[in-house]
Amino acid sequence: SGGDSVARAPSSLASENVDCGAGRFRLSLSSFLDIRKGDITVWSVDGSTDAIVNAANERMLGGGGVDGAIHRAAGPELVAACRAVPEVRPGVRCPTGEARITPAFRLPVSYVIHTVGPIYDTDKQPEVSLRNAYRNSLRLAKENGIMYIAFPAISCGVYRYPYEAASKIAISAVKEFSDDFKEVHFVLFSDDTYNAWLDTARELLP
Ligand code: AR6
Repeated sequence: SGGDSVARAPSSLASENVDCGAGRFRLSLSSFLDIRKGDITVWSVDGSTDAIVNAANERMLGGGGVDGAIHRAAGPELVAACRAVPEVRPGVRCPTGEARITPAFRLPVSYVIHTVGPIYDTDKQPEVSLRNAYRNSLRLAKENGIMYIAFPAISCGVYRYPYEAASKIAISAVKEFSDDFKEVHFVLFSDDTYNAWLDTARELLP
């Protein structure tokens, strides 16, 4: 997002503030974790370097779920930018647990960070892979000067990761980066993921 550099309160978010503040938790003296329901494709923070994270697959050329929604909203430039990401082996641009960054084109944020979570039933170490997906996304965001970042529930759709276990990995990974961002948001599409994330945040961020 371009414009001035004054960080605004979450009321400046384009997404609906369904939760009215109940989903806000302190990470450090100067940073917050925010859990809300909504559509991540309309999330942004005015006047700051911001990014949304995409739950992609290893090919990185789009798909269903949040990946499909992000590509539709970003426009065809996004798949072209993804195609330009070098393959590490045939058909694989982003191995499971890694992350890649592209511009966001018609989305209201500065960047899209694409990560690939584990397919829960076939990954040999799904906990390790999911933690790596969150950590590598946060590391890449930090390297690119991103101050505000929003995640969906990676692997909790088509890849069938259990919500409660996923929420513990997601929030504990974010805690490791407590000093590195102004705000980390989870923008969750379903009641089930939203409730799991809220319960876990109350447990891990009292
Ligand atoms: N905003 C926020 N969250 C969303 C949105 C949205 N607009 N749409 C769906 N979700 P999934 P995965 C939630 O299946 O399990 C794709 O085909 C959804 O309710 O999108 O990591 C990729 O190309 C769920 O809680 O991602 C891969 O092939 C969460 O996003 C594969 O699916 C993740 O569900 C990745 O599977």
